[in-house]
Amino acid sequence: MFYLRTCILFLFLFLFPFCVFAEDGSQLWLRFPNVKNGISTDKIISKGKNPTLDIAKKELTTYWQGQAVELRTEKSLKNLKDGYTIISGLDKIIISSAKETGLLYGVYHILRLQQTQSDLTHLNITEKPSYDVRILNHWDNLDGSIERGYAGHSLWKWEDLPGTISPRYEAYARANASIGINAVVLNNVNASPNMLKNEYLIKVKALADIFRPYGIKVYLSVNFSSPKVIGGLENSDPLNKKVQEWWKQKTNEIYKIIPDFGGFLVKANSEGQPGPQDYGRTHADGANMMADVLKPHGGIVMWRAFVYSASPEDRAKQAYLEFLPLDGKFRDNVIIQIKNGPIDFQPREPFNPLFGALKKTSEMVEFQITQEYLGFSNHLVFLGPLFKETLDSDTYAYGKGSTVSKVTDGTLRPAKLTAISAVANIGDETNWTGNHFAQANWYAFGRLAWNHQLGSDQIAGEWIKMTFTDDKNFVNPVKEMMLSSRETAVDYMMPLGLHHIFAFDHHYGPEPWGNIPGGRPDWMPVYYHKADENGLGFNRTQTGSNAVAQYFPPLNETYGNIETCPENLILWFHHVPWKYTMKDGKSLWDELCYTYDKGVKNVREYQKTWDRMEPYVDAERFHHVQSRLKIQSKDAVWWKDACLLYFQTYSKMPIPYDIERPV
Ligand code: GCW
Repeated sequence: MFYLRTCILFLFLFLFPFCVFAEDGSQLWLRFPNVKNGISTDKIISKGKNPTLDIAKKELTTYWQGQAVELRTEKSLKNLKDGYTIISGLDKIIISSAKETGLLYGVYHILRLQQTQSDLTHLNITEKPSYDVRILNHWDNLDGSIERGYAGHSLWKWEDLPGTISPRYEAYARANASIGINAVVLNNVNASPNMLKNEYLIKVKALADIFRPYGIKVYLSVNFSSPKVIGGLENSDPLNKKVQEWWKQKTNEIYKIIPDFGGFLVKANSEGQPGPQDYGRTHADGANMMADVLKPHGGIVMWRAFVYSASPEDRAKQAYLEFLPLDGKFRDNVIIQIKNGPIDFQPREPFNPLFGALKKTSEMVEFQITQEYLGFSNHLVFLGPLFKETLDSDTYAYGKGSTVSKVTDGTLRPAKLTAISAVANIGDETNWTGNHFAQANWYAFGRLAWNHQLGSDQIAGEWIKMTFTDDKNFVNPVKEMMLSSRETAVDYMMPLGLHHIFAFDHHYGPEPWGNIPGGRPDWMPVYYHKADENGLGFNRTQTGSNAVAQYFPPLNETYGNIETCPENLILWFHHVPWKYTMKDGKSLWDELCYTYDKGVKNVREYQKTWDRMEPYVDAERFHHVQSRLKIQSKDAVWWKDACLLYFQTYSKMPIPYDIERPV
């Protein structure tokens, strides 16, 4: 007995401090290491009581160390939507918004300023979100697995809900609210019809109730065959009255349970999922059927444009070909959700030509935060620059300056509702995202959804200071590493516009040789790089698939001409001779070799940089990142060697002498 007590005492004395102080990444960017407590309640001036305001006040009394704060609801600010103003008064800071959610966002804003050691005097800030709906798409299945998830199992414990509520649900909502994310699709786009069963809707309600005070609405992915599969109907034909009635009743049931339910996300007739085309109907028929039943409740349909089939047509062209003829045929509460590029979340793609092409239909971008094609949670790849690249791409749809952001945010054409989405990288691992640095991609998406004008540099800087330290000896080198990391990944995986040469199905390592006889050609890497004795790359010019024609002038010309095509996309649009002279005078082959090599070298530099950061980081996070970089470094060599040795069988040219020999 005595022995047991001594052991317990020992454990308490020696391990307890570690439990309390161990850095495990669970707090994300919401850390306040030097704050013991915030301001007292009498320093918060606010009228009214409301659960959202209560959260705002709690954040202030726990973490805010500055002046008194007044939280003012002002109906006159309703054109700012979820936005707010922050003004320094004589002895207080005044945060005003038309909505309580806006006040909460304002509170997170000043906390961010405090965390990043920004100047808190003379504040005069007006913020208005770039998009109305800023939404995360979870690809979480009802059995707890996550499609393309690399951070453990699903956060949603369906078995335990609604009886048991994990504290992580609220922590998740808080993290999202702190960066302005206000919507979430809980389940995979490859949706189980069971999601719509009453037993699950009750569980969804439990989550919606937790998220609501944080300003977050819940949406669901729905399976188009639900009426047939769970409703027992003969078919799910959108023109069948019984099917329409089924959706109406189901939608009414949902709104009875969750009155502020957001709407549906639909993947239809894509990669084997059911859809309206199964009955000879169009995407518009399917989307409108759902839009009509959601409309009286204020709900929306996000209908995905990620469609392609095993046809002789270039996969990059298919979404455009299918959706363009339907322009103007969708209800005004339908938004077409379009992946940033025309293929599939590759390390680099040109923007999807559907952006700007649909003139009478609302469009929204779908990004992928989870790193399906970027080394899972092993590789350090900061996605801010990738997101920005798409948002800042000029579509020329309404003349020069018609960026993807402006065609989707309501600037260039009025939209009833604007939205932006991304596939989440969140799971139930303690640090939420698998790799500590992958938290930055969740953060970056939220910040850009709020304000697409922000630069990657600012976003990375904020995140580093909030997540690690504001010591410039840490911030500067780590920021540099983050900002170059996406280009580095492109370099060691798929430089110069190469794409989809991943190992089949899991998409982790290289498999440029992948070609299963009799398999679907568009699922084979050889389909995408088209290496032969003459050269490398996919001819998408007029002499090839003519995908360039889907871009507005002058882009069709720019991309279509090998001389003017940006070199970082040259192999996307052209089949380039091995000896073709690149802008720096090197042959294509040499350029390829040096670029792969550069990617490898950069990762090694990241390793050295990180090793120097040991004094500034807690041991847990230091070693975690260090070990992941080791994997990334090995993988980069694997990519370089696999791709160069394989492509060399076609180029038959020597690997330059000053490049590390493949082993
Ligand atoms: O990128 C591909 C993925 C699939 C995914 C699909 C989609 C959810 O490999 O896993 O399915 O895209 O976006 O629908």
